[in-house]
Amino acid sequence: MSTSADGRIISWHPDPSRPRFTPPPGAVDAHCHVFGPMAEYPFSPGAKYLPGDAGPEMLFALRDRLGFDRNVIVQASCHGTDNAATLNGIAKANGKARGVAVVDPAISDAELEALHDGGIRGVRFNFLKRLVDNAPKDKFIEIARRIQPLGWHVVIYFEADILEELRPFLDAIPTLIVVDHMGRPDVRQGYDGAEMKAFRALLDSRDDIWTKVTCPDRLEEPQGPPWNDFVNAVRPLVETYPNRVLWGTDWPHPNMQNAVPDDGALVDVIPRIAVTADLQHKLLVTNPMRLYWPEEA
Ligand code: 0GY
Repeated sequence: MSTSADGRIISWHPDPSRPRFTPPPGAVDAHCHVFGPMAEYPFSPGAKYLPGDAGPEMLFALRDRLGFDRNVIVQASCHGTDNAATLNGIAKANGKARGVAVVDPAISDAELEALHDGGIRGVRFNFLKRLVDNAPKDKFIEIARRIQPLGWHVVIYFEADILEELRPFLDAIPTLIVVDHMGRPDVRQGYDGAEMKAFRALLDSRDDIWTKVTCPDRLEEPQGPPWNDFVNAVRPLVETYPNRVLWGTDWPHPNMQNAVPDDGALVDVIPRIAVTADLQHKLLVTNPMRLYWPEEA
């Protein structure tokens, strides 16, 4: 990690390598963010970290460098419930990006529809105490009910230690659910470790719970590649739930405090967790297209 002249966190690699793996045509980076630019899209007063500017042009340059075709821009906590920076990223992508918003429970139906028109297809509920002050479950359920008619899904970010406590809440969500980074299990325990087992039990409880098989860099922080523990724990998950997994870079890697990952190296994890062309196509094309561009899927 480094900082900009004004002290903001620079959490992305300055010169990512070109991956050896070539994603299939139409591949979607289904978990990434934009930050600002701050002069046009200020950060939330409640932001828990202050990142450098990482706007849409930088994201699209990375997309092209890595060999991807589309992005799903997920509203990052530093922008609070003002989705303008995310909507700007989608608007600038010429149809090649869609997004996931974070909304205030008081949002009107007209505002939800405007988000839909701007390319939003899901809402994110964040339970990480280091990122948000409040995670009101009753209000989240209410939001989930209200977005259901729009055909959206819910994206949830939590850590493994609260999974059991969250189960009744998750059970009450009426829409499809996507879990960020598999609920952050301890991958060193392996596929049959307690935390992966608990997460697999969640996946087995409903066939409309999906997950992002993302962030070896976070789940094995602070080690760098080759992220063998991640690969060993996640490859069987992709093989068991091939129609319910998504992949993304997590660029610009919000608030990474230790080693900043090389996005090319992250892409090279894909063929190690999805070892056949069929699994890779599901992970990178079929599955994200079903959720974010269903009209084309
Ligand atoms: C991620 C992970 C993190 C941050 C955020 O919205 C955010 O600020 O999602 C994190 O700090 O673990 O998926 O981007």
